[in-house]
Amino acid sequence: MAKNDVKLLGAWPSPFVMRPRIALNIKSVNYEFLEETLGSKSQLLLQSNPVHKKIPVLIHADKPISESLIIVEYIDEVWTSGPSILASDPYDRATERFWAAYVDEKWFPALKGLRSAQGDEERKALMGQVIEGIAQLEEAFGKCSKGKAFFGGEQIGLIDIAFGCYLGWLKVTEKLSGLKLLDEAKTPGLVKWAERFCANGAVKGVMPETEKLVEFSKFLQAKMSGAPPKK
Ligand SMILES: N[C@@H](CCC(=O)N[C@@H](CS)C(=O)NCC(=O)O)C(=O)O
Repeated sequence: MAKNDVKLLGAWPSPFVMRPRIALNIKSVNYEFLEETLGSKSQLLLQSNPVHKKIPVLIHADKPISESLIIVEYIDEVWTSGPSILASDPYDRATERFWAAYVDEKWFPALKGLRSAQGDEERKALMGQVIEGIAQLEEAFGKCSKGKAFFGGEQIGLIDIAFGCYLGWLKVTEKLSGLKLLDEAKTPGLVKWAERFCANGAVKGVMPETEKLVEFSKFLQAKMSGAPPKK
C-alpha cells in the first residue's frame, strides 16, 4: 500500500486521533499524517468531514472515513493480514463495543468536565464518576483479559485502544489534581495494563509525554479563559 493512499488528518494531543494511529501501526500500514492547526480547520478537513468537522479523518484511496472508533473498525476490516483488533467471537465483539462506547459517552466526559467544573461540589461529583468508572473498568479488565496482558487478550484490542488513548489525559488530571486515579491498591490490574499499553511498540511513538500534555492543557485553559498561560 503506497503511503499517499492512506492519509490521516489529526493533531498530536487528541486522544481520538491516537486511535487510528495505533490501529495503523498494529497493521504496519504506512500513512501520511496531516496535522491540523489548533483553532482553524483545513479545507481538506471541512470537505472530508462536513457533518462533524472533527479530527480524526482517515482518507483511504481518496475516500474519507470519520469517527475514531469507526475508523479503527474500518482499518481492522481492510488490512486483514495484520493482527486482528476486534475479537472474532460476536459476544466478545459486542462487549468490546459496549466498553468503547462507555468510555466515550460516560467516563471521558466526566474526566474532561473536571477542567471546566464550577466549584468544589461539581468537581467532587465529577471526580466521583471518574473514580467509579475506573473501578468498573478494573472489573471489566479482569473479565475481558482473562489473566492476559490486554483487554483484547495477548494483543491490543478495541477496548485497549478506546480507553488507552485517554491515559495521557488521565495522567494530566492526576498531575493537576494531585490525586492518584490509577492506584496499585485499588486498581492493580489497570496499573499494570497501562504500563504495558504505553510501552507497546504500536503505542509508544504516538502517546504524548505527560509534561507536554500538561503544558498543552494549561495553554487550552488559558485560551478558554482569555488569560495568558500560567508558568
Ligand atoms: N467522536 C469523535 C470525537 C472527535 C473529536 O472530538 N475531535 C476533536 C479533537 S480532540 C475535534 O476535532 N475538535 C474540533 C471541534 O470540536 O471543532 C471521534 O471519536 O472521532
